[in-house]
Amino acid sequence: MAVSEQTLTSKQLETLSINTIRTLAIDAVQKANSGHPGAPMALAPVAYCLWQQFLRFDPADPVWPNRDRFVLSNGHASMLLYAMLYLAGVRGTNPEYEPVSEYAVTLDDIKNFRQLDSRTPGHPEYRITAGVETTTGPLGQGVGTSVGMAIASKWLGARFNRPGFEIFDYNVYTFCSDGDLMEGVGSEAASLAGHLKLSNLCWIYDNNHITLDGPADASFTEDVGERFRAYGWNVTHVTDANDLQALAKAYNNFAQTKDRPTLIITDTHIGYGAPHKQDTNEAHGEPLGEEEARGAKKAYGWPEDARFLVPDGVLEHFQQGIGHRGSELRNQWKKIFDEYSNKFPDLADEINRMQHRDLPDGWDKNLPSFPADAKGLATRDSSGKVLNALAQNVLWLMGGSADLASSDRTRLKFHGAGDFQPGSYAGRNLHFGVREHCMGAAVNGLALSKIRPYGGTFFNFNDYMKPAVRLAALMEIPSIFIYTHDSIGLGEDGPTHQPIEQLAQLRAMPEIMVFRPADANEVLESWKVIMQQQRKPATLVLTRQALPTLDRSKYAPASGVAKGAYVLADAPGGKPEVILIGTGSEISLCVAAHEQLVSQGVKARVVSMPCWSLFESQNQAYKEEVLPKAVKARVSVEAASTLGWDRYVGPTGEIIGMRRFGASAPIKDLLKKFGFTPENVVEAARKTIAQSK
Ligand SMILES: Cc1ncc(C[n+]2csc(CCOP(=O)(O)OP(=O)(O)O)c2C)c(N)n1
Ligand SMILES: [Mg+2]
Repeated sequence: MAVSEQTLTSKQLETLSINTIRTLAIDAVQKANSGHPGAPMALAPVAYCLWQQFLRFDPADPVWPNRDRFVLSNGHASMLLYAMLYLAGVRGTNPEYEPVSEYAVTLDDIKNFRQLDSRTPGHPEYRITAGVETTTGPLGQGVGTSVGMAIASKWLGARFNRPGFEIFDYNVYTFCSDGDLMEGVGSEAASLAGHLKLSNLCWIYDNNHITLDGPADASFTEDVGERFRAYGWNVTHVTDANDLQALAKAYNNFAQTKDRPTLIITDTHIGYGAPHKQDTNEAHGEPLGEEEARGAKKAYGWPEDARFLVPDGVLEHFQQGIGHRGSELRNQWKKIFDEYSNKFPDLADEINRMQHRDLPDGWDKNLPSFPADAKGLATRDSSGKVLNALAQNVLWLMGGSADLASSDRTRLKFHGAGDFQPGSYAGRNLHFGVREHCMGAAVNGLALSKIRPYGGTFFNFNDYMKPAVRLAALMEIPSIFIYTHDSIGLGEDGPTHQPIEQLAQLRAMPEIMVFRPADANEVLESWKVIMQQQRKPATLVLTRQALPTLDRSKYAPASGVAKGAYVLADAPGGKPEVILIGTGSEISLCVAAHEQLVSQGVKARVVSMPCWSLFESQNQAYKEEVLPKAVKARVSVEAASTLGWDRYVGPTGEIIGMRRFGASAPIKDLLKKFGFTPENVVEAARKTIAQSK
């Protein structure tokens, strides 16, 4: 529909385009009767200027590896992103994340904002909508993730660029709100980005002085600019978000700043243009209402009755802007990449495999083997060995720890692994510092950039990063979280450090694999399963204390890990009267109890169950083979919360677990106090046999 019969000047087209973004947000939120119209209205020119003039993004290929990333950390402003994706004509992707000819977001999708199965969910979701670089909504996650993306760009550039071949040099632009900068993870992320001098990272802060409960100064009065300067950022200020020239100047200032990340503080008025509710809390977090929507449209010179109006010329204007510019940039890149592929076929092959999350040939060569050993080693130690072997085969496997690398054995020690620091961006050891939450988010940013990342800390401190782990699961990206010191078995550090409920919590989470291997060979097998995941994050839950390496000529091979649970030691004839089920460090207990029971003539079976969800995904026949329904005498043994084990032991079973917090003491005293002894397992076995008769 034409707004005007006359040919529009480019200035008028700009205004028209910006107001199209705004009114689409107003109408979508109004129709859905929920959502946040205010931030999209205010940020429309800020996004418009960035996408039209600066963002190196080709709408025809939303997965072009060297595209600039746009992250909407204030995910509640999702309609801003959906409007941009629609107006820019961004194409969709298929389930393999390859571009297709259909659009990522259509006008109908916008009319379906927040509806079941729509491509326009309430908050932007990676995996659902092409062009959404990461799932945002929990404030602070987007800014944290964007640091991982910026690290990835620097690392990819250092690893793959050659003179004359700038294959990776993308920038990361992140819109963020007061909430993002109030959240702790936002501060962790800013501190880390400042330390790392990530000059390719630009955060655009929507300084609107308001949050959901009202004026931001009820809780947020610090000088944000000064704070970021202290972090080592370049800080610039745009005092009027409607001033496109000032915005362009700020983006140029970012482009020219080569030694630090940039924060652009943009002063805005939420719900800009909504005449009555402007600057009040009422335009906030809810639809404008019919009357206010009309008022806003009137103020924009918009037909008041129009809904979802995209005036003639607007789509073309975006095509001529980001569409044209993006296509040229990608074509240039493609030409260079073709040449690069001829000149450096191995490097190009690596890049191509990474993009598809494929492993290199020989990814599992030279892995360590672990002979039977009664003294054995801690699973954190076997994991460190396996990780170091894998990382020499998979050159894009990289990560680090939240200041516990020497404890969680995540350090890559081989020659050339290096440290990722300013000036040495090819290093593969990341130092996240004591910033677990940011580590989780940054690991996700690396995974979204097709690096295979891991982050390590003590298991108990999963609590400090759980929101990021949850997003990895929701996004279905293969982040790896390595957790050591996995139980009271860590000893003297006591209950502040001894996880109890963390396993139950992670097992309750959809789409994530939780491994608690029982010995070095189960560690090896867990790593093999994890490495082959393209869509699932995984956690490895490992011990501080040494565990015997089981004699696999006597017990079943550890390859059973791939099925989540397997019969490790059986009763004579394979017809058990009692089943002992355990994970991790408690398996050696079960094995000791098994020996005693067998010697006493009790037909016992030991089932090692390192990964519940993998076991659940097996067919019924296999499950029945491992845990025959007819055998009702069962004992579970795990030094963690008992929650959930009733599923496997049933009403006549016995659960040996933790029903309280741990204590500070040497490990042997703790194991005795809390019943983690072979004798206690034997006793429980006898009890359940009696109960089940
Ligand atoms: C971690 C987290 N806590 C709370 C919320 C709920 N929430 C959504 S928006 C918002 C605050 C809005 O204020 P601001 O961040 O300044 O964004 P603006 O409304 O100004 O766009 C809150 C608390 C959330 N999304 N994430
Ligand atoms: Mg705000």
